[in-house]
Amino acid sequence: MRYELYYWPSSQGRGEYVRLALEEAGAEYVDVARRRGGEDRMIRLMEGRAIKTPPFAPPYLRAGNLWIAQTANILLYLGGRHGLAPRDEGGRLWAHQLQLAIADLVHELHNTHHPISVNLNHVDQIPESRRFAADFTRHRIPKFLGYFERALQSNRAGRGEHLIGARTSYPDLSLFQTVAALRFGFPNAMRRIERECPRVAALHDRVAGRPRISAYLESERRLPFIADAGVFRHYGYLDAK
Ligand SMILES: N[C@@H](CCC(=O)N[C@@H](CS)C(=O)NCC(=O)O)C(=O)O
Repeated sequence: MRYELYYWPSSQGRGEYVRLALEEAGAEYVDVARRRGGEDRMIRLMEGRAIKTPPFAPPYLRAGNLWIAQTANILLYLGGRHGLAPRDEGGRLWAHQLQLAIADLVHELHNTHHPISVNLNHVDQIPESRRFAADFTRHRIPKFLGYFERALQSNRAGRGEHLIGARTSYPDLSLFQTVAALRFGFPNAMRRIERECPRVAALHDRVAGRPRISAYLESERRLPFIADAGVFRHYGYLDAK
């Protein structure tokens, strides 16, 4: 089956979590909105009545007759189909739980540049962004990454190298992407924070070196991080000194 991924065409954003899973799985997919007329199609489908289970926002995925939205939900589906999650119920739920924690972190990360409203431009909420980001870098990144560090540490089967079991699962890929985004957005803060979570930092580098992922990262399919667009931004004044 050829999947259809629908996500905004010019930034990695939350679509990247889905792309990484598709790439690691070696799955065939089309990044619809990056094709001519694709973004309009994505919006029309989202706002129209053709999909019985309509998405609220991208990313969303078409898998045959299924239309699936919400990043963690898409990954729940792909993880099960492509061996990127445990088969047993407890393991599947653990993977989903980790992914939802990443979704929470991404939401807060997004709020560093849009703390008042997604509807306003960043420039209209800079003082609030400064305040939000100072707390985010000081308390929230360490708390989230500390959680993932403990998860890595206590997974004996993974020898500290995998979040779940003894092999790569989609939360590993998602943690890689999140660390990459945090390094881009908050390089000063992350230099300090990563000293306290060496397993998380090492997981990032190991995932980046996986054959399919490294080929993807080198390809044109991987969009660059953009300083002032999308979810994963960088404003020097929001990074800890
Ligand atoms: N919880 C959703 C969030 C989806 C989301 O916020 N998508 C963004 C792009 S990354 C968007 O286009 N939002 C439009 C909106 O919220 O109006 C998920 O994880 O997929």
